[in-house]
Amino acid sequence: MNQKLEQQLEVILGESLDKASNEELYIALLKFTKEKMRTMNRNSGTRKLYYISAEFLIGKLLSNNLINLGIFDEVREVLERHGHCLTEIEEIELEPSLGNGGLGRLAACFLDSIATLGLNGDGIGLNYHEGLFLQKFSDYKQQEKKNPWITDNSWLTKTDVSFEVPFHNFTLHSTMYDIDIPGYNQGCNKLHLFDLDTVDESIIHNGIQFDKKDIEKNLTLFLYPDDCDKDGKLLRIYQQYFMVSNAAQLIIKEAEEKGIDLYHLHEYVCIQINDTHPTMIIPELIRILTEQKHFNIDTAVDVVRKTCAYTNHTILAEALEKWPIDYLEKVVPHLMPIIYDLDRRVKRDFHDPRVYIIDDTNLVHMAHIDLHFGYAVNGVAALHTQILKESELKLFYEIYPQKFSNKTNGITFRRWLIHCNHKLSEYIKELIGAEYFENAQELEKLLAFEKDEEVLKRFLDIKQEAKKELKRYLKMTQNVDIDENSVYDIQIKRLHEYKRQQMNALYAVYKYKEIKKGNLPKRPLTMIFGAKAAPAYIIAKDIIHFILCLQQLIEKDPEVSPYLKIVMVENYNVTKAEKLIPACDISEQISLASKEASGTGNMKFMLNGAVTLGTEDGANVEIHQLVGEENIYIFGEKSERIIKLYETGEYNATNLYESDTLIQELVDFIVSKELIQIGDKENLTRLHKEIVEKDWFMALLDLKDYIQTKEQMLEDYEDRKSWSKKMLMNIAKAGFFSSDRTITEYNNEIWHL
Ligand code: 26V
Repeated sequence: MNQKLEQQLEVILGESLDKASNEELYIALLKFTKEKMRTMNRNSGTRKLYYISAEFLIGKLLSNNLINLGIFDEVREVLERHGHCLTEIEEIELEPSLGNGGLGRLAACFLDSIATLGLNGDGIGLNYHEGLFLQKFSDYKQQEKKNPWITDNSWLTKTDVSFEVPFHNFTLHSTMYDIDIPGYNQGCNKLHLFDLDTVDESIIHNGIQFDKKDIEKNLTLFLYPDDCDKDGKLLRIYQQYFMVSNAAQLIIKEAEEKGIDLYHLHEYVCIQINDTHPTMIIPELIRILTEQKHFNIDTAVDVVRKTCAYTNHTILAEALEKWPIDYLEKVVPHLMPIIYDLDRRVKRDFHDPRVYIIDDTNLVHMAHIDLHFGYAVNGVAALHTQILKESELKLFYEIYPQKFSNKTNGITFRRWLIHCNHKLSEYIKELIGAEYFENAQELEKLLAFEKDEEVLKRFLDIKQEAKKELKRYLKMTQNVDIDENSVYDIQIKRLHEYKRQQMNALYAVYKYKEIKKGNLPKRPLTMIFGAKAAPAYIIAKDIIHFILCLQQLIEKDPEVSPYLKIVMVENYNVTKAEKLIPACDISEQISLASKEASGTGNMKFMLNGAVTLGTEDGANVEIHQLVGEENIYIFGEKSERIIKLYETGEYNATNLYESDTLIQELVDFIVSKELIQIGDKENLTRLHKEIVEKDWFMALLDLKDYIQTKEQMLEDYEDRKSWSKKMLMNIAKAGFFSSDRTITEYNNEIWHL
């Protein structure tokens, strides 16, 4: 077999394996793997799922595909025999940044599980040429650059599928690209990414600026182009309609090719609408069925309603899309008669303006279309679904209780354990066998080793190796030195005030001041952050500035730097997550209770033996229940109290700040002489003012409890044996968070494939 693999690679290379460069080997492996996937059995079945999403944060694909195809070890061995290293070859691959955060990474994990479970389901999205953006730091600030990832040799395969997408006064011709999604040990599905041949990267200047009006050239340049102004909002509508019009046409084309009677579409097709970005698929399908397939509108509405299901991923008001009618009229006037019709139906049946599609300020509430004209709606963690039912979507829950369900998020263990932490996954296999690869609940068998000193010691050793590996990686990529004997405390996620990176940074100030006072910690602490801020989100960027200034201050202070280090990882992405997560000791999940719908990083950390420091929010609640009090550090106010505080408006940051000297001292450090000398007074002052006068996400409310809990955690860390037991408990209980479990639930309760 090895012989054969060697020969096959050499045929593709046209030279001997020994002589090939890493670039040549990467391209050869790409071609080899693509060919293998092309000839694989596709998952099939009478019913098919289409998972439509604005984001698919798939990460690099080489290793993952090799793992799923069952040839990872073999390929690695062959390469090693010829003096090559797969990890180094993988560095050549560019990571597509087709996502922003959890929503996009979830979609990628789901594709892996859907394929692995043998389910017939494809993803549909857009082929953004520059992805989100590439983050650079300069002058302690985030700079946005373009992030090209499409090269002559990529995982994309151009197809001859193309559709005409009608807009107000022009029509665009799409091109469909496919990426194969192999399941683990079986089956294969596809991710379809739509694009325009006319898109032109050369219109981008000054970082990520471009003419927002030149739709033919800009449509698929960036994910989430800045929508602060009208042209930006219009561009987002153009993108969304382009995505769903292509999706609708593809779905109908495939149905007709299979000879499906469109009056029975819902028996053969289900469409999962990932957040509200793809919502226009509902009116678009109704439009096509009535205008082109001679349906009467009642029947079209009925069929579409039985076909579409919606997932809600946030309760943050600013993220729940509402488009002005006149914007929609301008971009997709042909869709408006349908949207007006849907709105009329709602107003005919219900008399509460809060459930209308079009409100009295002429905003179209996209989620309301999904809620009325889809057959299912789900939240992404138990607490989140409960909040949807009891407050955010209460009125809808009263109308349609049967539509609501919870589907707690999950992650694929193929990428987030087997691939990113091979040593740990192999050791677990030694202990409990390989069944857990297919059935994650088997991890509970680790509980039998709870008191086994040798096992506990090995867990610590494996963590230590991962910490050394991260040290090496950070040195290579960012030229920073970290101490592998320090505690690694990691917060990696989008930058948002509700996630409270600012609270973590205030902890760093606390620690800095303690060290200055001579209260030296038993062991050094390395605080690692990774986060991109939306380019127009001013305060988020100020928080990054604050963290980068602190990083510099501490670095340059010989009294403090031996004990405390801050590292902000540049351009945090999936590839970096794969290096950071295995090495983590403390997993920071500190969002304001009620605000983080689920979180999925929390699950990845737990699976890799980190201990969570978190609030009772999102899936942390379920992690807490699973691992028990002993094995997690929970702090902060609970969601009921927070929801009340918002209702009554009684939270007052200024009072907290003025009445507590410690809080005041820490917050005032943001505008201290030391920091302003390093950074920018305007940014730091604005952040200080925001926290003192507003603090919308209540960082000051939980700050002291947070500090205390983290201190306790650091103390407990010193009992290495008992810490290792906590690690073991977290790994053993992580099985519930396999996306195979989540997808099985979607399938049993929503998709019925
Ligand atoms: C997006 C944006 C984009 C522009 C700036 C403001 C803003 C605020 C929030 C969002 C969130 C969009 C939805 C989303 O990504 N939700 C995440 O979905 C994950 C998968 O279900 C979940 O684990 C995260 O808790 C949730 O935040």
